[in-house]
Amino acid sequence: MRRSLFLLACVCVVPGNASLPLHPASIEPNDNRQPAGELRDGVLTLALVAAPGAWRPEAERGLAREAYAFGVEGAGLSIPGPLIRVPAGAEVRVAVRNAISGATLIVHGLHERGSEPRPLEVPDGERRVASFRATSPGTYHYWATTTGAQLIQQRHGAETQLVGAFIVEAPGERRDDHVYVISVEEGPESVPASRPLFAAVVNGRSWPHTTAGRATVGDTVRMRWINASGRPHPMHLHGFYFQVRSRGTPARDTLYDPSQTRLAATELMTAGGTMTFDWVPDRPGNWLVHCHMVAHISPGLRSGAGGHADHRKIANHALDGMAGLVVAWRIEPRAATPDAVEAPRRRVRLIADEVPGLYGEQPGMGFILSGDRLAQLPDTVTIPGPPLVLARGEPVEIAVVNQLAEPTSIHWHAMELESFYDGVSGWSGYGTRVSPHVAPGDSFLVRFTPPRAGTFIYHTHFNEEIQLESGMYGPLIVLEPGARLDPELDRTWIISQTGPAVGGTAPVALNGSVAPHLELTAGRTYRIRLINIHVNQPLIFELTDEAPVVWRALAKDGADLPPHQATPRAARQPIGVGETYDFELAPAAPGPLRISARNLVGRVRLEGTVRVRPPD
Ligand SMILES: [Cu+2]
Repeated sequence: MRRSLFLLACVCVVPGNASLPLHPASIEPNDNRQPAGELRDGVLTLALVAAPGAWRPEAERGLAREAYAFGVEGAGLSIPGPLIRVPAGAEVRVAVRNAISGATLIVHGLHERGSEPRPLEVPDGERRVASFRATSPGTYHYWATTTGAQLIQQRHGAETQLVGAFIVEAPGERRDDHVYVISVEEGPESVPASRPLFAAVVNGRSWPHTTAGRATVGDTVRMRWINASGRPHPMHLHGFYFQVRSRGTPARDTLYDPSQTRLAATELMTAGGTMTFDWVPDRPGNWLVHCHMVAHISPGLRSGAGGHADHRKIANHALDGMAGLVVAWRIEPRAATPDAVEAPRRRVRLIADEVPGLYGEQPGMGFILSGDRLAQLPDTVTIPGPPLVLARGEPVEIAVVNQLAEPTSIHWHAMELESFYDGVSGWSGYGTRVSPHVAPGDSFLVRFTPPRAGTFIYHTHFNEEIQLESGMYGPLIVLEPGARLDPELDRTWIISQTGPAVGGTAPVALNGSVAPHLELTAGRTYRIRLINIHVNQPLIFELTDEAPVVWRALAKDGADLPPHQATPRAARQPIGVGETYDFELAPAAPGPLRISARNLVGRVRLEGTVRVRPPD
C-alpha cells in the first residue's frame, strides 16, 4: 500500500485502499468520556459499525489520512471507537456491522476475559452479535482486522485504528477516570522496526492536538492507559510519581491489591498492554505525560513535516518540537501556593558543549559538570554525562550553560520539582511564567530540593533526535543527607546509544561501550543503578552465570520499593527507555558473569562481561 495523504477538502480523493469511498466520512476523535450504548437492567446493548473514513490526527491544521474506524451505528465514526463501559456482572450485547467493502472483519476482544477468546467474524456487508457477561473488572480493549492479523502488532496501514476501549468497573469504583487509547499507524514493511510511522495518537489525536487534562492540587487523577498499537511505549509523567494500580494484557488485567501497588515515574507498556494509575498532583503548573521513545514524540510524525524538523527554527519546543504520544495536564493551585523553592545551599554548573567530529561528521554533544568555582572546570564533555550527585533535602541551584550551536533545555527526569524548572521549554511553568529554552551562549538557573534519595536521569528535552542521540544525558543520583558516594560499591550502569543513528536504531551501549567489560569483587555488596536512556530501545537486561544470578530489587525510577517488594530475584529486568532500577548485588564467588540486553522480541542488542575477582 502506498502512503496516501489527501486533503479533506479535496474532491479528488486519492484512495490508498480499494474500499475507500469517493467522499469519505469524517472520523472524529473520541476522548472516552462518554460510554456508548444503552445500559438497562444490567444489559448493555450497542450497535457498532466498522467503515472507512477520513481522519485528521492533527485536527483542522493537518492533512487527513484514510483509516478504518468503529462508530455507533447512525452516529459517525471515531478513533478510538466507542467506549464500552459496564459494571462488573453486566451482560454485553454488541452488534457489529461490517461496512468495509471487499473484506471480512474479524473483531477481537468482545468476550469475557478468562474464557476462551472468541473472535467475531463479520462478512462483508453483514452484521453479527457478540454476547457475553463481563465479570472480570479491568481495563481492556477490542480491536479488529481485515487481513487476518492474529495479534495487534501484525496490523499496519488503515486498519490500525480499528480499536476501542472496554472498561469493566469493579463494584464501587470511581467513574471519573481518564481513559487513554494509544494507536499508531505504520507502514507495511516486513521488518517491524523499519516500518515508517505515519501517525501516533492518543484518543485519536497527535500532540499538541490531544485533549488536555485539568485538575487542582490535591485531586486524585486516575488514568487508564491502553496500548492498542504494535509498539512498546514507556509512558513518563513529568515531575511526579504515580501509583500503579493495575497492569494488563489483552487477555487479562491484574488489579493490584495494596501490597502490590508501587510508585513509578515511567512505566513500559508492550503492544496490547494496559495500566491504571493514580496521580495526586501536589504542585500546580503545566505538566506532560508522554512516551519516552523519541520516535513516538518526534515532530517528524507531523503530516507534511517530512521526517526531521529544524530545531534551530523552532520558537516553542513544546508545541512545535514534539508530536505524537503526548498529553498535557494543567494543574491549578488549591489556594495561594507559597514559593516552594528554597535558597540554594549548593551550586553547580552543568555546561552543554560539543565535540566536533566525534561521530564521523557529526559532533558529540555532552556535559561538563563543575562546582561553582571555575577553577574546577574540566575541559571536555564526557558521554554519558558525569554523575550529578545531590543530597536529599539539600536545595540546589544548577546553572545550565549552553555552549552548543543550537538551543537546548534540560529535564530532571522523575525529580519532583516546580514546573518552571522541569525543562520543557515553552510549556513548563504556570500562567504567564513559562520556561524558555536556553539559547546558544545563554544560561538558565534551575532550582529544586530533591525530596527523596534514588536514581534519576538528567537529559536534554530539546531536539531529542539529535541531542539525546549525540550524548546529552547522565545519571542524577540523590543520596541520603551526609552520605558519600562510594564509587567502588555504588555502580551506575547506564544504557544509551552510541551517537546519531544512521537510518535506524542506534547501537546499544552500556556506560558508553558497545562491549562492556566490568569488574566486581566477590564478597562485596554492590548497589547497581540500572538506567535506560537509549532514544528508542526498550530492553530485557540480564546478568547470567552457569548458575542463576540473583540480585535484590531496591527501587524503581528513584522511589524505594515497599520493603515487602524489595525481594531477591533472578537478575533479569525488562527496562523501557526512561526507566531506572536499583538492585543490590553480592557476587559470592569469583568468575565471569555475562551481560546481555535483548530487545522485546529476543534479539541481542548488547553483550558484555563482568569479571568477578577473588576477594582481597
Ligand atoms: Cu512510544
